Amino acid sequence: MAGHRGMVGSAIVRRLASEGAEVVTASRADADLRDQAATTAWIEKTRPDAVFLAAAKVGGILANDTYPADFLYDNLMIEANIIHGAHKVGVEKLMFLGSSCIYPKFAPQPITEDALLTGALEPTNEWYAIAKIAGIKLCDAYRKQHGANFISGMPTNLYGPGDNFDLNSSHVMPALIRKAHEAKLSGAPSITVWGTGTPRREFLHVDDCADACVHLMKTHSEAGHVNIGSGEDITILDLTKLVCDVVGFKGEIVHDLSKPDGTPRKLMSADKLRATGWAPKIGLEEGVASVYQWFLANKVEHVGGAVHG
Ligand code: GFB
Repeated sequence: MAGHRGMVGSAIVRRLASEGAEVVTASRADADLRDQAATTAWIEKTRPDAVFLAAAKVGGILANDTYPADFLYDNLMIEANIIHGAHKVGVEKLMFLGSSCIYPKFAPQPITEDALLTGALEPTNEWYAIAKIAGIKLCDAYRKQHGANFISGMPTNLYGPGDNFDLNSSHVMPALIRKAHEAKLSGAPSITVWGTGTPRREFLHVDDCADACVHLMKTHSEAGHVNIGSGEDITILDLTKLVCDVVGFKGEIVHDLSKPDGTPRKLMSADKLRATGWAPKIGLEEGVASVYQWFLANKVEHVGGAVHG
């Protein structure tokens, strides 16, 4: 497991607990995954049968837009080192995790897997997207040239326990939960959301994502990638209203139009994944309510956007 401290990696570790599998993880102290020698040494030492590649530098729209070099370099290095190292050591199976931002900004909706590389990317996150596209192609290249059983899953916008709640670097869901909660506590008349509120996003609870990853690791062995999503999307304004309802904040919603909207819509087709016999279990309202409970129980102040090693 690469990336076990991150939201996705820790969800996969939780999910694997019920499988009776021995899970080995790399902490930052074991290996900086951007360092090829250290990463190869870690894979040689632990010799895993299978690898979930969930380690990545991740962040919301502003972090992506502000730190393009970090998002491109760190993610290229992490995935190249792990995929090449897994091949060298003879790892039987590897699953690489990407993101729905790999698709063109104006891809037809819902976005099917074959829309990859058919148009220009969304500028706020093209650096991260290019790195994630390279990860898919690395898996396919090692399959084609060496017969490696390396697969790729592209999760939609994820949310869940262990998310990053730092308002500058987080994704929209944890930001809204925190803003609504703090506004409720302080009695503020309004909360501010970035952009127009009209972009549509698809959300999936990270425990559903982890379940889909384990399912694909067991059942799927093909080149190309598989979308991992809920198949439903919602406008940012409606999401804000839902979060305010869950949190119990009754004030106004104000828009900060100096912040970017990003891509107008990125609803992925769920057909390929559904055809393998998998479906999500956690509805959006139920998921948001459970994450709010987690937020309250953990009083999170952690600053994210770091490399999860
Ligand atoms: O979740 P988010 O940062 O990422 O933003 P993306 C989604 C939408 O929510 C954008 C709006 O239209 C934001 O402008 N939004 C409203 C906010 N209020 C807020 C707020 O307080 N914080 C944040 N962060 N957004 C990222 C990519 O894109 O999604 C990554 O940059 C990756 O590469 C990830 O793919 C899943 O969906 O726009």
